[in-house]
Amino acid sequence: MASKKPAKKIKEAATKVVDALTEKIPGAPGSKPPELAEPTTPQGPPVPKPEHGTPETRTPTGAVTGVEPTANAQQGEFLTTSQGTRLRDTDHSLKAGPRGPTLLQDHHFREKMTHFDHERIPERVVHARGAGAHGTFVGYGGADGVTKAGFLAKGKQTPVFVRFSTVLGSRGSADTVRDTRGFATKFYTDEGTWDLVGNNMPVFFIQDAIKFPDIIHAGKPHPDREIPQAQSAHDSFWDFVSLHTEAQHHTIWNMSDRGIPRSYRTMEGFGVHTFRLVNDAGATVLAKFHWKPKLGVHSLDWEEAQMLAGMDPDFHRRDLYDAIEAGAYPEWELGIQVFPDTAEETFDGIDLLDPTKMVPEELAPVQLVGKMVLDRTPTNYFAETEQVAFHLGHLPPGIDVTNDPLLQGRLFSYVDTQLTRLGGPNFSQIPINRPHAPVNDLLRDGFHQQAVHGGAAAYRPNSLDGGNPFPAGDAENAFTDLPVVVAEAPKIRANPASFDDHFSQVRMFWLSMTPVEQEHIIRSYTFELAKCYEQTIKERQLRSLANIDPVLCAEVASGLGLPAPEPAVPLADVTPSPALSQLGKTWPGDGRTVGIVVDPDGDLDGVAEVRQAVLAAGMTPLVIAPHGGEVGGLTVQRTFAAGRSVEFDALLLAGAPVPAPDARATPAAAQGVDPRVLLMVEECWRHAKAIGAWGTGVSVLEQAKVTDTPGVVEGKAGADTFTAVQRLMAAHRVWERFTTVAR
Ligand code: HDE
Repeated sequence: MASKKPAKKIKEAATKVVDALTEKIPGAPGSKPPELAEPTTPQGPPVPKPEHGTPETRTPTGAVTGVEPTANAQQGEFLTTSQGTRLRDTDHSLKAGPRGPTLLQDHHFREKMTHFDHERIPERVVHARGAGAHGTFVGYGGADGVTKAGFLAKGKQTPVFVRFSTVLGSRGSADTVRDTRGFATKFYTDEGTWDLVGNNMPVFFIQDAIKFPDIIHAGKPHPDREIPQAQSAHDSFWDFVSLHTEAQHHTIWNMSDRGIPRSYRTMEGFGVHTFRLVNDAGATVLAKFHWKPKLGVHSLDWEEAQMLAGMDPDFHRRDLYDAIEAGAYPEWELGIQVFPDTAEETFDGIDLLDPTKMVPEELAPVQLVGKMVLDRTPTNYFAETEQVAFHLGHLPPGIDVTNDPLLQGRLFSYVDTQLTRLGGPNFSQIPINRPHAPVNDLLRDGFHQQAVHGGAAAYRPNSLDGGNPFPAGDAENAFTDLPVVVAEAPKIRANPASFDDHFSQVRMFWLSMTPVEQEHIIRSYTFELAKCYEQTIKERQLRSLANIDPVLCAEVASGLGLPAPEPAVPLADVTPSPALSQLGKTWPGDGRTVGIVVDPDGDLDGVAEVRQAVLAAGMTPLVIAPHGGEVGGLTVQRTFAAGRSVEFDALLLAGAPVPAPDARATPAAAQGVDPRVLLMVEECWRHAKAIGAWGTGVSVLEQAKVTDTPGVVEGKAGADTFTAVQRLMAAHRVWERFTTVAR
């Protein structure tokens, strides 16, 4: 009888496909695999990886050079000093005989060591931990009527560099901590650089920049033990936010799932402040900026985030780079909310100058004005991601600031901080910061000056240089400070009365959440406050929660074992904003990761097929097997010992592997399946991830006792199992699996 499945042929074909596709698994450090033996013949500098981008090779004053990006990197085949002199040896210092001592005259040793000793620059006071990427912004033309900024014109392409970050942690801290995320974009426009330095939350802790050192000192580790790192679950943070109640709105965002994004690619971005836009005719509007991710807004589960902090502290950074390398380019649309520029600077009763308030999208829709695609990773972290310097005062004609007191203070702080961090006033000449518009300033000299300025007259007015450079007028597209009328008022240290409402929008946020999201918020407040030592601080924060919502307050109080206080202010009568919830829609799964557990005695042909299907869906398959190397011609990416469920978004079981030799004896192992596979199923189930199995894999579901539960698929073969799992992944999680008490 002719076999329906010519197994050998299929296997051979599948192996070929797999071999070709294996190369697509992102993350290899170099552009080609290294040789086993130490290379002995010069081969020239390494070839860049295809996904690498570099800052454009402009001069320090913005002129095009036409020089290839590789000219920025090392040259030639032989080791040299920093002056280009070839070196014979860099492995031994110059000594008086083989047993020393080392000689002071060893200029190569001193150059190498001195440079090394000074490799670090001060990390950012806030947003120290970041990851960057290059890309392109394309305007849709939809903003033409409200701003003259040329980069928003239809079809206009502008290079961008984006840096995502956490706020509180040091440079080496974990990516997945509960925190706000920075979302800073440098647009290299033809009319001068625009920096949109935003966050993944639309409001901020404080209304006045003068409080910034206070909130940051409160959130940073305690000054004596310098713990805890990169988190708000400690006394000084809660001490501050419970006393300074204008921080409560931003705090509930941090306590929500927005505080633990699944990926930088699944975050919204917000400019936070209200800006003023001006069009060609000189008419102005007020506006808020938004970034809308193509993949939707998704978050981690809190336990997943905590596990990742240990298992892969670079999770977000890796995700960004792997997605770009795999061709799943992260995308956002830029949107604006537009408001009439009235003397009161309010919209629907919301004070547009108060950065602790947002304007719900239901009241002012977000109009999409362009798209950003990130398609290249930095070639060198330090040169690009570390040295990039953003500043709110980097504004092109068409975009201006408002009197938001937080924004006003930021206009001072960003340049000030670069002076220390980047060692002087010439940081805009560092390659990643170089404008793509011609620079013709009268700034001269200073540390690390790179430009060779000609001319005799670095001043105005002058006649020696023929009066150059001349001020530009409207006809030459000059940036014009808008002549906004400033009300006659006493010089005082005070806020407008409208800034005093600290709770109504916090309540609006709470009421906009689905029960599952409310449950997560309750759990995170309870977790964070339980980590505080001081009872009074917990009690004080409960008073704020009482002003937000009685259920929220009662649930957190019960978790803390404390009585729930009564509200001190009447509960605000607010309309929820459904746009704030993450649930209820479906999204593409580009760049998601699917774990495939392989049993050496299971359906290996099916695995080959499924791998191909996962890749075809724009996702990354991770083959997980008892041992490394290959299983039946399939390259293994993770062993049971090295893999863990938190690394992937969904799990496929292609068999029921027996305990591998390195498995610990556990009751689960006695059931005949490797206990680490059962643990993966258990964790994926708990974190509400889709799980699929076929063939003998189905018995693993039975042993894990998850058969016939939501989001668990039993397929006939690999391909149909993956199709069903992929459908579940579109909603991000199997939300029904989470229990909810808040109703
Ligand atoms: Fe920042 N902030 N900030 N900030 N901020 C910095 O600038 C500051 C604020 C934000 O990837 C610093 O170059 C003050 C709001 C991002 O390089 C510093 C105030 C928002 C980044 C600074 C704020 C942000 C920073 C540290 C209160 C969202 C990272 C290093 C008025 C809209 C940028 C640096 C990057 C970085 C000051 C408030 C976002 C110290 C004084 C509100 C994304 O200058």
